[in-house]
Amino acid sequence: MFTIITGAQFGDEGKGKVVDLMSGNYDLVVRFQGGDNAGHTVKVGEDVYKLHLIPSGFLLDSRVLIGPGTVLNPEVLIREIDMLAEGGIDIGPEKLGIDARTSIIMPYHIELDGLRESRRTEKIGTTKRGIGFAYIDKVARDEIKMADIADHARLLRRLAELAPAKASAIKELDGDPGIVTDEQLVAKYVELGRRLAPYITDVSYEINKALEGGKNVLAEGAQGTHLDVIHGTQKFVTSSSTIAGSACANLGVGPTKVDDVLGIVKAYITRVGEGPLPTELADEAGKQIQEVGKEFGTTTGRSRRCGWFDLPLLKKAIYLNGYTSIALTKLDVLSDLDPIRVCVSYELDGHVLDYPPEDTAVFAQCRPVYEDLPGWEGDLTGIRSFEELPQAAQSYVLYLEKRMGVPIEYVSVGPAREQTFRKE
Ligand code: 2SA
Ligand code: GDP
Ligand code: MG
Repeated sequence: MFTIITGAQFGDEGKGKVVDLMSGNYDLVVRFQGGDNAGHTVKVGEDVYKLHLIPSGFLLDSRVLIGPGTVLNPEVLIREIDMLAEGGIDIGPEKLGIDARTSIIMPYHIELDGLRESRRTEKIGTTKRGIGFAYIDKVARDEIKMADIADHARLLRRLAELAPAKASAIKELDGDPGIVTDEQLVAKYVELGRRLAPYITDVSYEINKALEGGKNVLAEGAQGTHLDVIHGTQKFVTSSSTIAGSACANLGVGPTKVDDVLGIVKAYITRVGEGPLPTELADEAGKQIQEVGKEFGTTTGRSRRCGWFDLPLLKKAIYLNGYTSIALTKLDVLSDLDPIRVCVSYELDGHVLDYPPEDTAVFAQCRPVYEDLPGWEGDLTGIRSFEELPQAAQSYVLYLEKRMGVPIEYVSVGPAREQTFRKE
């Protein structure tokens, strides 16, 4: 079985939590795009793991893989491996594989990301992890790959070839080009490459072999649908394709192999970074959602902007991903808000739109049209089944399911594994 999980909104829908929960049924759990801009939180008992690169299936028996369509900061990965080792979790080469063709995020990518962002008059609000610049080099065929840093001589040859162009790009943005050839940094990458060399694998081959042998594979998306580099709200997007089809292309698995596509949907919406968010709340309700939902970036600590559920954006996410089912997360966060509002369409220049307009500048002009639903009182975090939910909370879930037209398979009322239950 091959299942793809993606975020249906702007990221941070709780993908890490759901992947952890589901990984018990999967032999392989695989990251297919993005890098350490992602932040996934997994809570088990009192232990909270905040990871950026290691796929969220690391806690159970699955083997976890980092696919060739990702961009990898080797220092961050080693830090995560070491951190987990301190807690008694061994992430050795039997547990984790990294594709040989994975692009490496070099210090100059991080430098360029920061410099470029600081000079933009209209900012994107990137995580400054060098993601965009690493992807530029991938498509320009100027990347340094995982296999390059695992071979000292090859890394030096590649760096010698690339250094002049990288140094001049940094100089152009008034940065310090010394970072490109800094001997200590190069030595650090040689050491990182040496440590990661045993992890190198061919991810496409591993996945296809596993599927051929009747095993189960779970592809774990990072960020969210509307941050997709092709279909998102450009220019306020990340630099990779975040939608389900991207898993096939980036992992080298044919689309005929896909069995299920699970969309992770927050019971409201958040966005971190710049870009339009029609239902964004600047009032007490927004503050309450942010505080109760602890809506702060897992990677950067930035406040996430919060708003009411946006059905037109969700409709688009369903089209872009072809979801077969949905997990609805963070329902507990909406307790004690009355009414609970749902954006059912947009108003634009006297017209009603039930689908987001393609152009971001036009989308930014859209005003939400709401339907109000009754709220409920009290803490939902101890609830373990759909039937135990207050009537109004059940009605909210059923209302969303009907409007989305895709079955809600899971409902989540807290960050821990046991706080997720099947709806039916
Ligand atoms: P980048 O760094 O080039 O990918 O930034 C481009 C845009 O993509 C957004 N982005 C994200 N949005 C939500 N969550 C992300 N991961 C972290 C988290 C974010 C954090 O889990 O909380 O800690 O700030 C993520 N990564 C990238 C980013 O905000 C830009 O809008
Ligand atoms: P991801 O990027 O989609 O993996 O999501 P993040 O881990 O960045 O952000 C989701 C946050 O919400 C994490 O801190 C989770 O522990 C937390 N979380 C997940 N599901 C729930 C839920 O149902 N209720 C509450 N209150 N928190 C949740
Ligand atoms: Mg996140």
